[in-house]
Amino acid sequence: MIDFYTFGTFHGKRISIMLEETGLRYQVHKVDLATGEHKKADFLGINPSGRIPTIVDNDESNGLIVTQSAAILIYLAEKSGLFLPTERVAKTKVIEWLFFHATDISPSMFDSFFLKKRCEPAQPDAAGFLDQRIFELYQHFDNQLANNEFIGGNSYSIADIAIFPTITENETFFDAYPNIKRWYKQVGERDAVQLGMSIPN
Ligand SMILES: N[C@@H](CCC(=O)N[C@@H](CS)C(=O)NCC(=O)O)C(=O)O
Repeated sequence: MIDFYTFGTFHGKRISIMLEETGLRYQVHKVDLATGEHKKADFLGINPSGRIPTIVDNDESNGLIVTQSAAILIYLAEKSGLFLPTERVAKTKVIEWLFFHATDISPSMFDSFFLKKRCEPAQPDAAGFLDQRIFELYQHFDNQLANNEFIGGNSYSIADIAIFPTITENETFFDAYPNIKRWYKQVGERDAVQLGMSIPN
């Protein structure tokens, strides 16, 4: 059984989708970021960086704690044997696009959101710079999907699961990126994706 600590943000949702996709047994613990629960001793005892998502795999001795959503996805893929190819070349492509999520698209999206919506005073020039970068990343993503059914190749993988929740709020842009639009619809129709996106409710 896996204990899954989360809140309703895109970093948490990629793990709830993965848990639903794999069918692994898990229990959700909502960590309320709005009330600062993630900075309290109980949660810091599990993840000293005070961040969600965090899992504790009680099937491992002493309970294995894993943080960082990309690392959690790899861990759950290897535990379940699903959504990460074992063949070297195919696996490398999935990891490459998983890093596209972890080091390019998700940080740029979060930073742009912060500069526009949370920063006082707002920083429109810096946000505009990041938005330009996001459009370039979307174009790169769209080009990849022009030649591949899924982001890491021809099979649905943890790279798709990683990116899907990150870009939901940009759905209005997708008319400019027809391949992303096709992929987004296809991935969004999966039962596990719909369920995962609603956790925690
Ligand atoms: N790189 C981390 C990012 C995790 C992260 O930033 N989580 C946010 C919620 S989306 C959080 O817990 N923030 C609390 C804080 O920074 O105080 C991952 O992919 O898991």
